[in-house]
Amino acid sequence: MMELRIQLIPTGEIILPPGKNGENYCHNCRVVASDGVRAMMESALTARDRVGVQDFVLLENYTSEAAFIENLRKRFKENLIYTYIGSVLVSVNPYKDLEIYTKNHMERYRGVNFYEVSPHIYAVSDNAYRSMRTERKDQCILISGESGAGKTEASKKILQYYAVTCPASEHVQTIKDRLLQSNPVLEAFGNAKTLRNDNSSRFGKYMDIQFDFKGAPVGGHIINYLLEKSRVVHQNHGERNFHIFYQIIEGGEEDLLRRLGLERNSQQYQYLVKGNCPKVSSINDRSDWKVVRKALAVIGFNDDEVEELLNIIASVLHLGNVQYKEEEGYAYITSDTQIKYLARLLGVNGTVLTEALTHKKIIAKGEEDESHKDASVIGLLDIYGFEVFQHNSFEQFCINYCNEKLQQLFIELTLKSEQEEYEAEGITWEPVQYFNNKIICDLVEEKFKGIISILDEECLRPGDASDVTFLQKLEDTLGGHPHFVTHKLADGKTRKVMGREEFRLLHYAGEVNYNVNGFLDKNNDLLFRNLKEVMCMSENKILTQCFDRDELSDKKRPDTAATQFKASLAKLMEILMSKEPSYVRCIKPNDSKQAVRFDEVLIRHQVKYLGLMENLRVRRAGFAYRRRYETFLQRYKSLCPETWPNWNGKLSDGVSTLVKHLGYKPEEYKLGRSKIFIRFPKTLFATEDALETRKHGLATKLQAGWKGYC
Ligand code: AOV
Ligand code: MG
Repeated sequence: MMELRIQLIPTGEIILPPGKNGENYCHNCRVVASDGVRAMMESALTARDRVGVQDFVLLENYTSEAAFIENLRKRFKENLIYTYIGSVLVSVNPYKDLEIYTKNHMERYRGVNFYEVSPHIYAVSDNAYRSMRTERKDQCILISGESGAGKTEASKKILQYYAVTCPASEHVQTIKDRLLQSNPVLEAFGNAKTLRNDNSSRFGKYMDIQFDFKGAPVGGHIINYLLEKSRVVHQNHGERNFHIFYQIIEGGEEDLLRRLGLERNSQQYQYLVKGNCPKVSSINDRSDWKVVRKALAVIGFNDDEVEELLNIIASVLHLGNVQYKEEEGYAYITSDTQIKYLARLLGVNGTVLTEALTHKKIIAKGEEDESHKDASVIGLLDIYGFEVFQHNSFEQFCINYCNEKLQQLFIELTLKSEQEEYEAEGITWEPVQYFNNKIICDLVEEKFKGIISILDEECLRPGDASDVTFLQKLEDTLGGHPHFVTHKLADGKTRKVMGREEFRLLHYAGEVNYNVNGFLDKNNDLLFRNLKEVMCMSENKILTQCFDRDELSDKKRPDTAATQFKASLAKLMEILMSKEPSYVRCIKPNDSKQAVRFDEVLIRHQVKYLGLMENLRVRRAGFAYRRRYETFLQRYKSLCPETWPNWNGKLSDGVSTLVKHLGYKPEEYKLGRSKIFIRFPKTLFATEDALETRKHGLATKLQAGWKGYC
């Protein structure tokens, strides 16, 4: 049956005539909707859907930032949170539940062309899915925006869409359940309440969803990036530790808490009191616990494994309550109550553990990765967004660096490469100016003179290296860099508004002052060797997987945290570059997590730094579609007697003959060296329609039989 499909239309799409009950596509094969559906969809766009313009490309005054913001505002007011810039989706966080994520909505977007329905995250999801299937090219969906802008919610909506709309079977159902249920677990262990977001991701996540040749999800693979570990022991005022701790304490059954030696009061635990924020009104820890407990089972943890996992979580809380005293330069533990719990929960010897906690040796860690057979893939990237607090440390430095890299990728793939392609194809083009943040990426990651290199140098240098000497080195090496500032002024005077322990980076998204306190320790990320030895001896299987005995004999000093992060980001960029990207650019409407409030200043700032105006200008001046000559000719050659069934001349002449026959006006297209560029979507739609009409006869013949093979 697959051969039949491929034979019919080379791109793998089947266009069917309108079926009964207005059902115009096969739910299993997800073939493209035809005229009937298109008309239906267009009529389904209500006047409300059409508030402002659905695609900024249609803005009359498209160079005006004010017009851009006004369009966003108009639509936001009507709860129309999605708008396109060509194929880029701009999304404004509504901070309230909207009735736009129902199964009916999913159905509406299934197998339908991007521009025929109102903008939606489902359209982006469906488009990536269809491109993966028809063009056989791996896809990735890149979601960016600052902390609280709606990235994680968007990634969940995409997953839900695939879980509901992709073809299913019994086995596939398990995969779908696992994909979906991985979320509450990852969030429990990796998300926390911050001042910016009650459910802030404190780790980056890249998820591959693998699909078989039928388009059914057959597996998934998640890579996590640099968890903000320091949150376990310290939280800023108004923030919390990771959700899981509160969930167990609030929701854990009585006998579970007894086994773990925990009390139902989070404020008993030193690691949970630092932020003075035990409860969050938008979070129900008790019911979340139930969801997480169930999800752990669905994703494949058996009861013993869950028990071992929870033992580790509880042991962290006990560890935080261990009290030490110092006598004659030695550390002692004042009471052995916690040690008893710890020894039992971790499955280690209490005396050895006490020794390890009070004496010092060194060693560190290693990490992940695998890659996967020949399935088609849609990758989903949801990272921690750009953030700036009153006090910013090593964690914010890494998070913001990660956002710089993602912005750089956006520039490379949308602004830079688009313009370079026109140039390479010999298309006349007035270049659009944009701010390239490569200069900031280099400032952070450049070999020898980037901030990470300087930090590593101080971490590895024996003797008097400290956070302060690190800052001095930064000043010596980077003073005068246009994106780096400290309290020292060039004339030797002091900049009063900056602390002496701070450096400021002028990021693409704004200025951030970083306090260097703790940078060296966090970057070293060292774990005393004897503590590691104790963990290797644990009877807890999860712990022994985390602490590899073989690593103990490895004398090589592990890479620092920042260097590992830099390397994993470089690897991530490679993964993303190898795929066809779709973009979701999330915008935060206000800083108070309020529905309705449209803070124009804040929004304008985001529109600016996300480069949306430049994106629009490139898009508007450019061409909506481009196809290689051979692809274009192959697909549409049947529409012209001179190119059908085969064109034997030069490909560009064939395309030229074909489009002239189709009546393309000169301003609608340009012929490059190897591709045709089409300016407006409507031109291509008209050609698609012509193709559908032609195929209609053929499809009618097939209609009787098609249900049999789907
Ligand atoms: P983030 O992922 O971008 O921030 P989230 O996706 O966690 O932000 O969104 C923050 C909060 O905004 C959510 O908990 C919801 O309350 C609300 N929200 C976001 N999108 C929607 C939506 N489409 N509909 C309704 N409410 C929404 V961070 O992880 O901090 O960078 O690190
Ligand atoms: Mg998030």
